[in-house]
Amino acid sequence: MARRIMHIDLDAFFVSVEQAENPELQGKPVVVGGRPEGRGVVASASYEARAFGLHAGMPLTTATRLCPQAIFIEGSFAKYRDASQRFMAILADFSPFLEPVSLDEAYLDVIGFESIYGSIHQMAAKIKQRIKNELGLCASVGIASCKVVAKVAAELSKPDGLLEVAAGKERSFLAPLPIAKLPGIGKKTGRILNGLGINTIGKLSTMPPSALKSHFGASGELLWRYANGIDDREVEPPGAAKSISRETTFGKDTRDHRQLQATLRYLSERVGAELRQQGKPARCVTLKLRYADFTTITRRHTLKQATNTDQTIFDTGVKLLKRELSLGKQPVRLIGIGVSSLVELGRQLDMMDSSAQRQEQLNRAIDRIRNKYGFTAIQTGRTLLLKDIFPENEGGYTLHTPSLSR
Ligand code: TTP
Ligand code: MG
Repeated sequence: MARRIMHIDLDAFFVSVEQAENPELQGKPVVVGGRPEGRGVVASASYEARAFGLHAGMPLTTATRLCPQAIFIEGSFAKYRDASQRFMAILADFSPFLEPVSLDEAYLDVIGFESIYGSIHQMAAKIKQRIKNELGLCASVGIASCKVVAKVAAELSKPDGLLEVAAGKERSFLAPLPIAKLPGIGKKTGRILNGLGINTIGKLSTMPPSALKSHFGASGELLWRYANGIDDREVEPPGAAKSISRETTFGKDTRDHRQLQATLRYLSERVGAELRQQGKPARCVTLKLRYADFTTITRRHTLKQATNTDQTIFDTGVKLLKRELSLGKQPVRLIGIGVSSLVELGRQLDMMDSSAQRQEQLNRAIDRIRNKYGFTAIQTGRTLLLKDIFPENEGGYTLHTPSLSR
């Protein structure tokens, strides 16, 4: 029997939370993403603001120029996290097979529960209604036999949409859409495909998979399968996170090594604390830099032995940073650090040498104090420099962009 999977995504999430709280904002061009004179980017734009060309990722200065009458809101990450938890709790009432993808997005495998509601369409309508009544938010829902088609359907139905693709109609549903609508096709892949004369998902689906493989490697074949509406990924309720990262944009682009390293140290400590909380060490460390002209690079290093200590994350990040800065590129606009390839602790522990174990104990002791007295209660020499750069708050420093780890 064909599977039935829902993809649910909230419309203009951050903005809609603000509008639900303050009805005066409804029906107006609203942007969440910091103050317009700041250097941040648009995180979320209301559909009224999108009519002026505003979109996520656009520098706020550009947004202000295109739509001077827009209302800019700095936003509060804690509020969105709270709304997200309530959103996921509603979904969990409908099926235990729930996979949150980001704060405002999830897959739900309904496997038979739809019969309670009459049909899957009615079930989706009920979900939308509860989200509206309880959170004051609009959700768009896509329904299909696999994840990728459900996601495209939800996206296409926005805002406040509900779109079901019948089993067997996956290919014909996708075929007329431009390739950019297919998950996994970013700007770069899109440009290459357009260069090859492939503009629609239908055209992509008729390419020989081997040709796509030679252009894009393993992901070429995956693209071909998605284009054909073939996707056997299951809806996976979460175990632990697969990766953890923190990043921030500077108030002013910088080449100052001390400032870059101090910020990297702070972000490494944040990542390390989260990693220890999850109870799993990680093997890969990734540095992310965005330069003044917005080009963004990531550099990854795989450790011989998994780690959960701030020092190792930081040391690895600094090595990658130094190598990158030695190339003498432009000033840095954004810096981030992340870890991935998390491993089960049981297998790892007895392999740790004693100095790594001491490091971990020390880190855990610091975590306990910080949980009680705040992040800045204990500072390493390096991060003290940040006092002059970022304002302090109870939880640590207020970075210029909320650290979204996803
Ligand atoms: P999205 O679901 O991509 O965007 P959205 O909910 O604002 O709008 P829609 O789904 O209707 O197209 O992202 C969810 C939230 O994640 C968004 O409200 C803000 C945050 N976000 C960022 O902070 N930065 C980003 O670049 C993006 C894309 C989203
Ligand atoms: Mg959304």
